[in-house]
Amino acid sequence: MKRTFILIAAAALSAAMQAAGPPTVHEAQKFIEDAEARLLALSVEGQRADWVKSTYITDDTEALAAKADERAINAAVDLAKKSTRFDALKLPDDVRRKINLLKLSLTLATPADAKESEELTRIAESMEGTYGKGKYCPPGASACLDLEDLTRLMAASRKPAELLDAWRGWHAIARPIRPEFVRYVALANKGARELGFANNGAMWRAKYDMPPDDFAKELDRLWEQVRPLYLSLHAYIRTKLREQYGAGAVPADGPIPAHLLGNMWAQTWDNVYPLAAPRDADPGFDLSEILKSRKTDYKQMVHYGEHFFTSLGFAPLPESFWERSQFVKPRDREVVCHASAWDIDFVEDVRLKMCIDITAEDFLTIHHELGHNFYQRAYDKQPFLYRDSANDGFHEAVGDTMALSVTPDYLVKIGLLDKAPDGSKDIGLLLGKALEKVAFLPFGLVIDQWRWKVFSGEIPPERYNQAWWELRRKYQGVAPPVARGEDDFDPGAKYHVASNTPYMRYFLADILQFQFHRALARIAGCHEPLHRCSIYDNKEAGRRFNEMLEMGLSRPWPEALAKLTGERKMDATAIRDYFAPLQKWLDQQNQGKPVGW
Ligand code: X8Z
Ligand code: ZN
Repeated sequence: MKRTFILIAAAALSAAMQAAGPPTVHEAQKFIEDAEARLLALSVEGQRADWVKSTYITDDTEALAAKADERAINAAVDLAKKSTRFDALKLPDDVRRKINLLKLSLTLATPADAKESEELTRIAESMEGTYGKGKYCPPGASACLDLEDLTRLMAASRKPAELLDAWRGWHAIARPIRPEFVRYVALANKGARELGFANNGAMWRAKYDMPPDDFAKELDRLWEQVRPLYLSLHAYIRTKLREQYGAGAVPADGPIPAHLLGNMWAQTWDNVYPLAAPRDADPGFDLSEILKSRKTDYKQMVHYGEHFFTSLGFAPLPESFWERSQFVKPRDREVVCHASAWDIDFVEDVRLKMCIDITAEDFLTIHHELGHNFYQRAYDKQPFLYRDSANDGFHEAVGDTMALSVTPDYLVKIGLLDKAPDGSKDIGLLLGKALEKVAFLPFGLVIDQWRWKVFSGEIPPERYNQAWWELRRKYQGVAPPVARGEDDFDPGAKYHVASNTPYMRYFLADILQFQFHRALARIAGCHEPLHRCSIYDNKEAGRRFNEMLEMGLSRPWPEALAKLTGERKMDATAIRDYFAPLQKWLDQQNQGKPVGW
């Protein structure tokens, strides 16, 4: 979802704003009304510039997108500052909420200084562009490898030297980003401070309808809830990797080398499932193989995702979605392949931008992205400032919630599988899911633990990379496969760091999607263990889900959560419930083996 910047023009300031005399409620209402109308118009322009840049990276499209963003952010900042005129006024809740949101919806605030504001937006575009164009050209080889090639290699190869080469090759693309990143941190902080935040990280933490410090405590609480499950999974996988790669490559009780987990960032581990499959409980099918053997094309992949939503009662995607989306990587130009879902006109013109591979992973990513698009359509009747998710974790959780209903029984129903494995194979299925969802939890936490400290100055530039690996070791229990130095900039080899996209949303989504799934499964009348429930084709579940989605950002997120689940807190008991049978099994497997690092 590319809504990095809220676009507001200075012209949105109503004439009344400049009026002398004390502020009035009427004036505030008019101010917000004008701002929303103007905002909508300008947002569309910004989205279009960003879309063209992301699907055709050139110096020109980058410059144009930077300019559009700069104009927009400058105006937004200016408007947020001017809205302080109403600070002391008692306003209707709705108007007060919208005024607060003006300030909170920015992920990047430009400093007032014109030169600095231009520099910041140019740097932001340039860092994302460098990432998008990133390639590894092995010495002596005739062709260079892009991230899609390297992703396939990391998933499939079992040769440590080859994995290491790909890992190093990709991480090298981030070195040139480092000096730009240092400057970006300084300028983004300056902009955030001018808006009254302590730094850019504090600005990001302020969005959760609670004091920023309370939010940090909530994260600690959630992490403590799930940490035992992660530790068990980590210990089990470490043993399996040790069996595969040998005691010299994988320590018995230390961190796992980050290149052996089947993913460039070691963020999800499902690609090493074949090395870890339980002997008697392997479900015996491979969705990637099924999709490939049926010659499923990229459009059909997207249709599968759409069909899930329409089965719940959501309207099909508009024709323009199919005409304007990017599904495959173009051969003749540079693009940002990292998947995203767009809402160009904030009404009908939703799009998907992906470089689809015919794999189970992309099958699920399509559900993830369409979740954004269906959410966007669900809240499109809201006033402009409320056309967003209850909090950013909700936006990331919608499609993943649907993907949790992609059970073997569901695959049978849609004709992708002949026969669902019986219950004796559940541990294999759960292990596969845990390698995706449980493995991700500390990664979801760690990126912004690092960035928040970078923005606050606790991690200075001369310790960027060292601190990155300290945190990855602490939370994830992974280690760099080779010695790293401060010439390296390993965080920048991850899209969201290079593109100024906050990341805590994915940690929240990893917790929330299980909470949503648990509630929806109950609504759908499923009394089986949670991992066996699918809400496919259940209109009542769809109706209840939509009730939450259509609220958008109009109310604090605990109300949206309560609407669906009856719960007002984020709660990791749902993910623990889901994986309860696996936790038991893992503990048996880990008996007598070291746990932790
Ligand atoms: O960035 C994404 C989506 C786009 S919002 C593809 N995700 C995170 C990532 O790839 O790092 C989805 C899960 C985590
Ligand atoms: Zn997403």
